[in-house]
Amino acid sequence: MKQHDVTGRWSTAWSASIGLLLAASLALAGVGLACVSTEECDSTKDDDADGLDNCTEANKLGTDPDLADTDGDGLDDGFEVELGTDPNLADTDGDGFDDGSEVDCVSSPTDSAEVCYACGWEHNDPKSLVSTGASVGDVIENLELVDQCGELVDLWDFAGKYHILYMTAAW
Ligand SMILES: [Ca+2]
Ligand SMILES: [Ca+2]
Ligand SMILES: [Ca+2]
Ligand SMILES: [Ca+2]
Repeated sequence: MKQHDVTGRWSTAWSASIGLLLAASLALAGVGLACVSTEECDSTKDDDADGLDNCTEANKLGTDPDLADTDGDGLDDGFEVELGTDPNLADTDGDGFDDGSEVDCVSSPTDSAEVCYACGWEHNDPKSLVSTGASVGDVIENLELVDQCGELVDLWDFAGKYHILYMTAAW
């Protein structure tokens, strides 16, 4: 019975010590954060000239106020916010092509189903086309073709452009 009492007192003492340590750690963390905020949070300055003020970058977005392209994908943080991509993630849609590469090859950086064509073709917005039938003068349904790079391409991506198509069909 006496042994049990001693163990109980030790447990209480340890709990109290851990509680004090936690409180001290949190207080220090709070002081640290306050310092960073005071230095970085200035809504009148845009030190890296990326279109986002220092305060928004440091406290809201978590981007680097001293680096225009925080995630190194070739697009400035401000442009990424406008575009709807994540300025802290180089490949927003996780399709293996970073956001800058997708913008360069005219592919959607927020749609993982759309990636850069190997031949460098630009993607078109399929919503701009509506099939009206299969007679002369009509717009036909989208067709998938294999290009010279051996990749499937959507025919609708070539709407409004001149290309020589060589097509064969077998039944
Ligand atoms: Ca900035
Ligand atoms: Ca970027
Ligand atoms: Ca991507
Ligand atoms: Ca994509």
